[in-house]
Amino acid sequence: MASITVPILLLLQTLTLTLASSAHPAYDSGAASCDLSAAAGGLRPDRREEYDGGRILDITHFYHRDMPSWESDEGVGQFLWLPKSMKNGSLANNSEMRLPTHTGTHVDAPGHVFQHYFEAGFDVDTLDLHVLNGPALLVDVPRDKNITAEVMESLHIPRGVRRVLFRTLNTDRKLMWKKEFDTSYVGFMKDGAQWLVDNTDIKLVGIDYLSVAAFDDLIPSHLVFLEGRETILVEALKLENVAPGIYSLHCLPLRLRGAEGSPIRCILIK
Ligand SMILES: *C1O[C@H](CO)[C@@H](O)[C@H](O)[C@H]1NC(C)=O
Ligand SMILES: *[C@@H]1O[C@H](CO)[C@@H](O)[C@H](O)[C@H]1NC(C)=O
Ligand SMILES: *[C@@H]1O[C@H](CO)[C@@H](O)[C@H](O)[C@H]1NC(C)=O
Repeated sequence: MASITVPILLLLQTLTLTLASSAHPAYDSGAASCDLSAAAGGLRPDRREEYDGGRILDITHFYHRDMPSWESDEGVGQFLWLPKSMKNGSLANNSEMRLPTHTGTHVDAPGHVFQHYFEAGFDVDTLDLHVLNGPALLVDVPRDKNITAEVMESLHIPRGVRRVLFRTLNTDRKLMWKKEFDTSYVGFMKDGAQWLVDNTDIKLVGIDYLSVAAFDDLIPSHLVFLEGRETILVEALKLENVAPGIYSLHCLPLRLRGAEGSPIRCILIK
């Protein structure tokens, strides 16, 4: 879930006041893809969703200005600038970025919805890398419902499964590729979250839109998941073109001390 609390900005390098005057050439056109090939005289990078013949699958969305942003119709907008550029006489290009931490594929820490956890320092740097890395099950959930207790029960996820990526109607609807935020996305209802916590060994919950919790149960579902400080929520995963089944999941958030959310890179290995 993005920006319920004041967004904490992710700052790489020093964010100076020169930002406005230095648009980023990769995004000048406003296009979702960053095609610099024309400027680079035909040199074209190989952009991939899979590596090693499909053994390694990237399930992270690349950042672009038209990604949906929480409760906004405008998308993420400009988040990269180039204050130092070779075109302008610098010895190297040096970009700067500025993003709400719950943008694109990201992780939530307990401090996101519990003030006492936030104050006590349960930030993304405290998340367990063992939970974030290991065998994971990708499952398809029924397309006509949000994730309720009844749906959870019907999935028959065996005990011992610790990481589950839930693929929903959100993937079919390509919601992460739509600039306008859509409140009708599928997510966990409070009773579904409670059922998972009470009846499974799942400690990592992944989903394919900006929040694991359905909009109607936004805070209640987050509270259920994060209260025990054992469950890690990974949101806005790119789960299209991946077969259901067991994979080795690898997710690494940034070490943003003090932040209750972070961009995260997640891959699956067959
Ligand atoms: C870096 O500088 C080169 C040379 O001026 C320019 O062609 C290129 O667009 C710049 N790279 C980026 C990512 O802006
Ligand atoms: C180069 O500097 C000019 C003048 O300050 C500015 O308008 C332009 O946006 C800069 N270009 C880049 C790529 O930073
Ligand atoms: C899921 O819940 C949202 C409200 O949070 C609702 O708009 C949507 O229609 C529901 N989706 C399904 C498939 O029932």
